[in-house]
Amino acid sequence: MNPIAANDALVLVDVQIDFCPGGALAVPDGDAVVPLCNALARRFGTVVTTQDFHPAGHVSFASTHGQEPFSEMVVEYGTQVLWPDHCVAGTRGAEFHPDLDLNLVQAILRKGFRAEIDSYSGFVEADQQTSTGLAAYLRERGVRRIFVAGLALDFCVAWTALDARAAGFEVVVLEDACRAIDLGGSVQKARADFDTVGIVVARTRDIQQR
Ligand code: VGL
Ligand code: ZN
Repeated sequence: MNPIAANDALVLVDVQIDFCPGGALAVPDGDAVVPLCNALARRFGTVVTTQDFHPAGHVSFASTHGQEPFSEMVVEYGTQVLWPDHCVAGTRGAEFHPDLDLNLVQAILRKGFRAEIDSYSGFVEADQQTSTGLAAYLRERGVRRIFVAGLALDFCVAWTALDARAAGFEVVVLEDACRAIDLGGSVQKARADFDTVGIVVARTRDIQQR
């Protein structure tokens, strides 16, 4: 892998209180990524982060439909996993982990803020049509390769990485700086999808500085 250069970006995904132990949709060991994300952020010229940010009554919440969390439901744009209420705008759970150094982050991209459309991806919402504008932002800054880390490997990290690849970027997922939810084989599926489209899976110690 080429060392980190000026046209590389780091995209940190959803390192938020609700995805960490004690949170509403806790990813096992999720807070372990925080020091790795901070260390990574110091090494990149372009650093952005996504923030899962839902209104109360969001389409992805099981409670909205009177269903059980972690069940599935067909909605307008396809099959949606129904989650516990999480990352509700204006609540503490939607905030970033307090130890994540936001001073190192240049742009915060909120997603999933439309009541009727979820967005695991930082690039394209779950209807597969609505762009968040992130690809254009990164392209405008000359970015060619994107390193992805954060939560959760098998959902928002995976969809963000896959859409980055679909948008024409080279993509590296830093697996030791991610943690997974692991629901019905989702980790295996994500890794197979990475392989299919040529996303590189690496560890933080494998990346060199130019
Ligand atoms: C996520 C489920 C629902 C994630 C966000 O950040 O991986 N997962 N919303
Ligand atoms: Zn969400």
